[in-house]
Amino acid sequence: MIGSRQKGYRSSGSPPDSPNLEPVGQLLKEYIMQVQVEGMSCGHCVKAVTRAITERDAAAKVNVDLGAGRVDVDSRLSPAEVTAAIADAGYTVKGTN
Ligand SMILES: [Cu+2]
Repeated sequence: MIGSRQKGYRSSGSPPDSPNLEPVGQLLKEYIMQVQVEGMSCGHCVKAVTRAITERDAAAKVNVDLGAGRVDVDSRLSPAEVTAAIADAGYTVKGTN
């Protein structure tokens, strides 16, 4: 009979999917940026800056070029979040692009 199907889940079987799942589109959103950073001088600095970013996004890809004073970041963090992470680690962000 028409209209007999009802919305909602049945009393038996598994519970409905979690309504809190993130849309796939958000998972794919990434920022690729280059950050000019002042004050990095050795491997310790490389680790400190890398950790500051990966603490906020464990999946971030971070590449530090000490000679150029540049950090390449590929992550879902916004430029403002990356800048804040590097500043929190004790370094000065000169600019981003
Ligand atoms: Cu250092």
